[in-house]
Amino acid sequence: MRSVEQDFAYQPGFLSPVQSQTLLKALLQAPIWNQPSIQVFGHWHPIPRLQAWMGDVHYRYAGLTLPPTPWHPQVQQLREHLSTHLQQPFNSVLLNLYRSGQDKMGWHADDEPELDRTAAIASISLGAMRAFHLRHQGHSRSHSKIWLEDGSLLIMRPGSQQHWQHALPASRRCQAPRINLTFRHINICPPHHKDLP
Ligand SMILES: O=C(O)CCC(=O)C(=O)O
Ligand SMILES: [Mn+2]
Repeated sequence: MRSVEQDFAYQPGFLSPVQSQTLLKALLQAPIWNQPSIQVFGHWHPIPRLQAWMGDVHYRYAGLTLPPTPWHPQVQQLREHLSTHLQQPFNSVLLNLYRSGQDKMGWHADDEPELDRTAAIASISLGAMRAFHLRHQGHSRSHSKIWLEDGSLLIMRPGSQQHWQHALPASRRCQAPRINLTFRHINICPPHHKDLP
């Protein structure tokens, strides 16, 4: 069985406290946030957090189509920093704003066919520390968590989404906001799986 360490690498302090606070403030004030509804078992629900998207390409996710959208200048700078650090290109980023500990994200894997499986997903956290839970796809008893601190980078390596699901549960103790940015590489001309013979 895969270990967490094989598929995930955690780097605290990837951004300095000043860098992360500056970016958190800028993004909290930016007019980028939406609260779309997604379909879960046939019913539509507003997502329990706010979301934004920036990317060079379309992305289909949980029944939503996110169109190409201009990059916020500070997020663009971070994309360049990450591309240099990880030696791989990123053409999109999904941002989540957890306004308080009540906002959350349920169990899922970022395994849409559009996502380039040979690329890592780079996850940057700003603001309140929250627990990122992991469970192995085939072994639900294997469960771990990583505390994602302000300014940290979590690298989800190629293959991680095929082996693990992740979630960010609500936290009663946490009142402060948190923003997470997941930089992704999406295939430009995805073969649509429904079109395959
Ligand atoms: O907020 C987080 O740390 C996780 C976000 C996430 O899983 C996602 O955007 O797909
Ligand atoms: Mn995810």
